[in-house]
Amino acid sequence: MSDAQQAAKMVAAQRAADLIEEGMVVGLGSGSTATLFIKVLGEKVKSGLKIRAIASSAASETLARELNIPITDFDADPVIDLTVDGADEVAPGLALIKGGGGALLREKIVASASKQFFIVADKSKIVERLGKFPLPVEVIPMAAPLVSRQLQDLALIPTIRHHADGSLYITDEGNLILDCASGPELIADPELLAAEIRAMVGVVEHGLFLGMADLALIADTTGVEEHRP
Ligand code: ABF
Repeated sequence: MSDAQQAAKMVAAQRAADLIEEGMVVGLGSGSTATLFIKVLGEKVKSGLKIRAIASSAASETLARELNIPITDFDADPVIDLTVDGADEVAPGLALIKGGGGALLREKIVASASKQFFIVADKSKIVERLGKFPLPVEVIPMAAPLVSRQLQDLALIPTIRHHADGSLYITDEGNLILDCASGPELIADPELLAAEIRAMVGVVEHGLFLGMADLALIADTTGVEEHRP
């Protein structure tokens, strides 16, 4: 990641942190931009801001605890006031691909429980149409070969995700990720594709986040643009 990209992510993270108000239940996203947001939020908590947070990944929860951000759960707080998360692609209407970091399932649970769902990203994430970034699909391990074939029937090209050291990538919930190369022409109708993937038995979740985001804070080093659906 270039220094400019890192700086842009920080600009977006800071803008989002400024929107957090006293007493809010805050959803913590995952990934590098959300991590910057959690760090800025940690500073605000240190300075006296009182909030409770629910994290969308084990990594984000660990970081939040290290920063003394109080962690709550859906038993105590079934509604999140505002979630701030990153994205892999942001298309018009705030159609998103997420899950490059592997936390798409919890990210979608947290987003769906949120009154407001804001995206923080640098400008490189903006696309005219979704599909350059491989679409992550989380599957029950036993079903992976079956789901893989069905995804291929849709002309997607699924690959089981592995870590850089060659070991299998296992999600926080013990599932596998199929990264589906597609191309924008295959995601011409994201709603239809989402419905087709969701209908496959063994699919736990997919990385198309449609009609969910309320605002995207898209930054470069000169400032932040606000994108709405
Ligand atoms: C998470 O972080 C994921 O859904 C997405 O894969 C990633 C965003 O990328 P970045 O690390 O650039 O913020 O939100």
